[in-house]
Amino acid sequence: MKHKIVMDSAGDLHVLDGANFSCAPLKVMPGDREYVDTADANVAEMVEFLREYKGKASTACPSIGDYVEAFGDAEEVYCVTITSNLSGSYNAAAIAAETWKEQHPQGKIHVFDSLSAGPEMTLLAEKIHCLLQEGRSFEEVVEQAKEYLSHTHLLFSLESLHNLANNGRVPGAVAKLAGMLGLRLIGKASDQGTLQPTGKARGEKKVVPELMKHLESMGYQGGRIRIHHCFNAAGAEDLKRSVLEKFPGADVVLSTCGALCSFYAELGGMLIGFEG
Ligand code: X90
Repeated sequence: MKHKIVMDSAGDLHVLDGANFSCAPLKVMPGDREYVDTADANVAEMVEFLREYKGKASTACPSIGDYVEAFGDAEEVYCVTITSNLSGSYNAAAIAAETWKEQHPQGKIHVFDSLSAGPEMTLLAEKIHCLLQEGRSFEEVVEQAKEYLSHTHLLFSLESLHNLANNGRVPGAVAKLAGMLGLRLIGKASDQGTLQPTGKARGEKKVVPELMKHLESMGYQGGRIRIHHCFNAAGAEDLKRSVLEKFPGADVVLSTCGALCSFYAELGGMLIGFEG
C-alpha cells in the first residue's frame, strides 16, 4: 500500500472513491451519551435528541493512538484535520505523525491543518487524491495541495450558535448572536481558521441570495463547490440551483454533515467549501 489519505470526521467523508482513505472519527457527547462520528453514526437520532436535550454536551477529537492506527503501514501518508484553532485534532495528528515516523523510518507523512471544516476539507482530500493519480511525488503533492488550500474557502449559514458558544468555540461577541431567533448567521472561516461572521439573513428566503453575494465577493467563479447540510436538503438544493444559474459549468456536489459538523452547524446549517 503506497499512499494513504487520512482525514478526521469533521471533513464529512467516509469514503473517497478510488483512494486508500481512512476517516478518524471525532466524538459528540451529550451528557452520558456518546456518538462516534463513523459512517454508521445515527446522525438523525442525535440531532433529534439534541433538540430536546438541555444539558451539557461536549466533543472530543481523535486521540494520538487513533491517528497512528489510521496512518497504518502506507509508504506515504497525507492527513487532513479540522482547524487547529478550534480543535486539538491537528495537534493529536502532528504528535501521531512523529510517533509513526519512528515506527516507519522510510515513511513520509504530512499533516495539513485545513484551518477550516467540512466541505473545504473534502475539497483538499479530493485534490490530494487527484495529485496522487497524476503520479506526483510526495513533495509535489504536499506543495501543490498547500497551494490549493490557499485558494479555497469556507462559507456557512447557521441557524443557531448554541453548541459553538457553549463549547467556547466562538468569541463572546459572536456568541451573543446565538440567541437571535429567526436570524441566520452568515460567516466564513478566517485566515486563522476561526469563525468570522460576515453577514446576517433574516428568514429562509434571504439565505441563498446572501450566500451568493458572499460566494462572489470571496472570488467564486464557477469552479468546484461542495455544499454540506444538516437536514436542510431544500436549502442546499436552492443554493445549488442559484450557483448553476449563474455558473452553468460549476462542479457542485451536495452532501450531508456527519455527527461532529451536525452538532456544531446544528439543524438547518449549511457549510459551503469552494474554489476561489
Ligand atoms: O476537538 C473537538 O472537540 C472538535 C471541536 C470542533 C469545533 C468547531 C466545529 C465547526 C463545525 C461549524 C461551522 C463552521 C465554522 C468553521 C470555522 C473555521 C462547523
